This record gives sequence, C-alpha cells and structure tokens, in this order.
Amino acid sequence: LERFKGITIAMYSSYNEAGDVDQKAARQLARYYAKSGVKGLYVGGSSGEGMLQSVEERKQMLEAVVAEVGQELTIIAHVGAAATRDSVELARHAKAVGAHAVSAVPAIYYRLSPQSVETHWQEIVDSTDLPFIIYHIPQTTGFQLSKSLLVKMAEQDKVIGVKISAESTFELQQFKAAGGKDFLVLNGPDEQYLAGRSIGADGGIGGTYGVMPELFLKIESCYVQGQVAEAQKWQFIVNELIVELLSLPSLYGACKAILKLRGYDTGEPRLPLLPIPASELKRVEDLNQRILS
Ligand code: HMN
Repeated sequence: LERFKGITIAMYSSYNEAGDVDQKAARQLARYYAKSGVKGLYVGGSSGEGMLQSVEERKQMLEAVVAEVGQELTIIAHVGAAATRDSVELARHAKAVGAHAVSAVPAIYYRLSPQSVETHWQEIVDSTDLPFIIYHIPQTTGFQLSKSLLVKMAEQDKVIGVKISAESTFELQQFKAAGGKDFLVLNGPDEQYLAGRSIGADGGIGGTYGVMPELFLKIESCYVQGQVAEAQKWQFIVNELIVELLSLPSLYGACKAILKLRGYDTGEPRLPLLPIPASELKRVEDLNQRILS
C-alpha cells in the first residue's frame, strides 16, 4: 500500500491543435512529473477530463502514461463513467496495459440508489485483480457515500481506499476510522492537504499538484518530519496560489496554460471547460513566476 501514499498528481490530459489526444505530449508531461519526485499519477480523473473523452481516447491517454513512466511511478487509472460496461472495459484495459490500480466515481448523470452504485463499483472491482480506490466527489456526482456502503466495499481486500474530494475533514476522519486498518484515505481538496493529512489522510491526489509538485512535496516532507509550523507555512503559500488559479476563467485551463509556459503544451481544456483568453495570459505568466520563485 505504501506506493499509494504521499503525493499523487491528478494529471491533465494532452491534446493537439485539433483537440485530439496527443500521446507524445502526454509522455513528455508524465516524464516531467517523474522527475519532480512525486509518487504517482492519477489518469483520467476530474482534472484529466476522463468524463469528456471517448472510451478509446481514455485508453490512449493511459497507454501513453504507462508506457512512459509505468516502471517508475504508481499509475492509477480513473475508469468512472456513466455506463458500467464502459467502466468495466476501461478497467480491463487498465489491467492489460499495466496500470497499478483502478478508481471510479459513482456512475454519473442518473440519480442512483446506494444499491445501484454498489453494483456499479462491484462490477468494476470484479472485472480485474487490480486494487480499487473509491472516488468520492459528491459536489459533482451528487452521490453521498454513506459510511455503511464504504464499510461494505472496504471489507474486500481489493478495495484498498477512498479518495475524498468532499471538503469535510470530519468526514475524511470518519471514513478513515470506518475503513479500518490498512484502508487508505486520500485527500482531494488541495487547499486542505495538510488538514487532511493531520486528521488521518495517508496522502493526496490533486490537480493543482500538477503545476507545483515541489510545494506539495515540501508540505508532505515537513509533515512527516513533525515540522508542522513549517508545513503550514508552505500550505499557506500554496493556498494563495490556488486562490489565484481559481480566479481565472477555468482552473484546468489555467493549469494547462502554466504548463505550456514551461514547455509542456497539453492544448486547451475541452469544452465546456473554458480556455484561458489571451487577455488573461499576463496574469497566468505572473502566477507562473510566483510559483517558480
Ligand atoms: C481529480 O480527480 O482530478 C482531482 O484529484 C480531484 C481533486 O480533488 C480536485 N478537485 C476538483 O477538481 C473538483 C482538486 O485538486 C482541486 O482542483 C483543487 O483542490 C483546487 O480547488
């Protein structure tokens, strides 16, 4: 389980000028992250726009990442989708290409009962022998994961943890306690990395890590060494940067624009996620400088 702890970047997808998946650019970005010192990459999640891609495109993104850094980093494939059969197909593909775990949100769009979500997740879990990480993000899926469903899922050896993007650190702590020994809890809101870690998270998976991996690694290493004041100082610095990122027209667009300034052109986010207009590029450049300084 060690390999899933610490800092895992929720990776952005790479597109070419035409807006199609660009495997070469994805490999370059994955290489950049491998050099940064993070533990792993989460592919095709919220930041990775998995929900905006076809099943085929999602496979292409994952294949590129695993081929480039699959031997060095822990690769978690997000396989959540609207239809269970798409998720199962993606999970089998993830296994076939060599990802280390799969993860999924509840099936999206329909208002689903807990039984329905359980069936959805179970089909994914049963489709391969890979470890499974539940992805709890009620603000986008509308599904409130109960402690009882969490416990039921966590009883299986293959279900190794939950990534919690809900903002309640109390819920995080409760899920950690309910999951029992050896059940991982991974922090979602990057603004609360240290808070999540302090209350029981084993690490985190986040999108903004992708533009400042070094800063999150600093928070993590300070925390592990018991230097809480120092960790807090870095978290506060990170949070001012996140405030700036969130004030731009789209968070993912802003992060992609920053990566482009560093020589990693991943294209624009897919609509309906907005690109950053030229009029905002100066702000993006200033922000990039602030992060690098
Ligand atoms: C992912 O699946 O891409 C992310 O790991 C999800 C993650 O929790 C992000 N949440 C959303 O994008 C909704 C955060 O990294 C978030 O971007 C960050 O905390 C800024 O608010």
